[in-house]
Amino acid sequence: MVTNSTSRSERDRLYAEGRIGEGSFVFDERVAAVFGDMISRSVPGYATVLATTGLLARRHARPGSTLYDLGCSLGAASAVMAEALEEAGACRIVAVDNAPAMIERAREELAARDLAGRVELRCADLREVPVERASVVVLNFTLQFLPREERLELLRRIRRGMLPDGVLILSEKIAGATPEEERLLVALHEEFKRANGYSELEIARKRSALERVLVPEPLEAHRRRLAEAGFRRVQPWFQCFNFASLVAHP
Ligand code: GEK
Repeated sequence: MVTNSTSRSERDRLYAEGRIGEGSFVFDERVAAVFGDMISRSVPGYATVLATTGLLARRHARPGSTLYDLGCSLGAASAVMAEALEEAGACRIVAVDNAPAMIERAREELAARDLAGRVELRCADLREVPVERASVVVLNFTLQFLPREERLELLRRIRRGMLPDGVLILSEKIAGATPEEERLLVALHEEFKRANGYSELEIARKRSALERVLVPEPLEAHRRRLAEAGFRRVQPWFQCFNFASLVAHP
């Protein structure tokens, strides 16, 4: 149903082999090695979110500004942004992840795409990275891993570091607004994973591994929080099942 977004990734068999236990998902070498395959078979619309990140980067990047990819994993969004920008070198692209295994693999992915010199990779906690003169900030499927009580402060800090015509791209796994909605979204997502070759056992094991590690919230909670953080215009532009993406302007 979907193709692998990164040709260098191995096939994700972590849950088939029972290598990750309950509530214990971590971004280590085993996950990094299969991540390209895992994300494209697990996140509906991932390719669309990436391609649109490139379009938005082209629209909002300004010479002398910085584009941030926070929670960059293998650097897919940074690579797309670097390729989308017409004047190479006019802006900085800073990609941050606190998992050393991800940063190591991101370095290889960027080199394979001839983009090593275009993206500054930083192995750091994104909560400690200053955001300055930002024209584009990408938080693709990352906010969901931060403790809920820290999300507002991070968004406030990002907003303060953005240029007036900049854009924040926030993509997240979301929860349904009601129990019925949640049931339908989860059922459709599980169908999607089955169609992409995941077994019942793999689906169940992954659900359990992500328990309390990935905490999704309803779309409305994101909209409210972005407004509270000072973003003046917030617009959801994509949703497929329980995955959504919003753009927010300071
Ligand atoms: C993509 N954006 O391909 N500081 C830095 N990195 C963090 C932190 C933190 N506090 N917490 C989690 N991460 C990517 C996909 S994956 C989404 C993002 C997923 C990192 C973590 O190490 C991982 O690489 C990434 O955020 C989340 O579009 O696995 O569902």
